[in-house]
Amino acid sequence: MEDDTVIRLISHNDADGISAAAVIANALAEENVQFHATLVPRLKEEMVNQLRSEKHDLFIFSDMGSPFIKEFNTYKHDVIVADHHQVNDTEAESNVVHVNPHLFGVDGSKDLCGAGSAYLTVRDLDKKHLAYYALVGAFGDMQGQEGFTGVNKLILDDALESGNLEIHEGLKIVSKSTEPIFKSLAYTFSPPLPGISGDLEGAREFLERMNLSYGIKFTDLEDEEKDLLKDALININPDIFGNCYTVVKESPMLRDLEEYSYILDACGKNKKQGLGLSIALGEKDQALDAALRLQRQYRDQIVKGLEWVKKEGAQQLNSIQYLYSEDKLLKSIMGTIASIGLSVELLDDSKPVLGLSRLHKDIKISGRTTRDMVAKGVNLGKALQDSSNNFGGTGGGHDIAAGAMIPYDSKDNFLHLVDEMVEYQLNSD
Ligand SMILES: [Mn+2]
Repeated sequence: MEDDTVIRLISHNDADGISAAAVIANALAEENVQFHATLVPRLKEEMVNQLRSEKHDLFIFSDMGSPFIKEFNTYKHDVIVADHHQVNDTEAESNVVHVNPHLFGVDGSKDLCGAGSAYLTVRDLDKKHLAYYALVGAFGDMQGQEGFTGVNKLILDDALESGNLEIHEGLKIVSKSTEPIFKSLAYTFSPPLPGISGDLEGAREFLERMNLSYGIKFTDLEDEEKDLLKDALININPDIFGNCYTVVKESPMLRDLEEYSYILDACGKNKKQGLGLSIALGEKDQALDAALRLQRQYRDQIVKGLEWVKKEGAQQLNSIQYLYSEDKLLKSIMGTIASIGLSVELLDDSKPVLGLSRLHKDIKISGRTTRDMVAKGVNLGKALQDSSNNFGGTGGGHDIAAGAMIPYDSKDNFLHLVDEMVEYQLNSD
């Protein structure tokens, strides 16, 4: 490539999307290729058409883009799409490289994420040392929590082989060396600790019952205290003890891959996705301080949101339930509290949950369900796509987690249509 080449990189602004951008941006930087990156919440047709007139030799779309293959086919440029969301029937023309697990019969909600697809596009450039970013993305999309499977497992092998990543058994609680232990426990959502996750008071009482001082950090506990805590936590959820994935060369707050994904998530959710990407490109000091502040703020919001769910509960329809509030703070975290609410058993996990946030004349919907419900036939991606299209909105995603945007006026009719569709999915096996 010529020296003045600038590659255009467009990625999603969530933890997976930022990780995907990080894989590609790090790879390009190592090859001394310049890039211009933009991280967006959604890829809209408008943007796809605008980009067409930008002067770049190569466009890379990561963790997004699969629905727009038809448009990219008509670009004059070369395009790489590294996505893992559901695909349509359009085949890529010769100017487009389309990497998506669904094209190869691989489960894009479980076995490969956007950052993983992005990693596969650079892997052959001798980039196994970047494989761990793909696993950060997988954690961001809730794919690694129960162990890595499918292509994710192959990427894990690459990361181990590169020497960057280590696995050891331990307690999977967050911020062991940065927060007092009651906060470490309350901010641990995955695996969920019912009665403790999201509940600062519950976490404090749990520790007091064992005569452990809740104000010190986990890393400052005596060994016997750690064992006592470990046994008590395993009683609540055996998954709390298991494989921890660490990148030793990273700064302490980024060393654990899952926690790394939470930091990127906090950046994205607070519209500071650029900060997230610069951290992943190696910025330290002030950038890390800023991210830590965002993370604290974000955790605080989630705890408040879960308190609200605990108090108000979800609105019930026959086959689904939903959360709706016009409160500014709650609106911004509906999707997150919907999924945590399910996992910590604040919400009935036998019904998919939709988190609704009002944005002016539209409503943004984040839908979440469980693997059990997917096994029973639920496909939220399909239900949200078909029902939102019915009201002039857009939607889609994975069977287990999906999103949509609909006009505010159609809220009630939309909810009833999703309810009917999910009921149909459950009965049509
Ligand atoms: Mn993703």
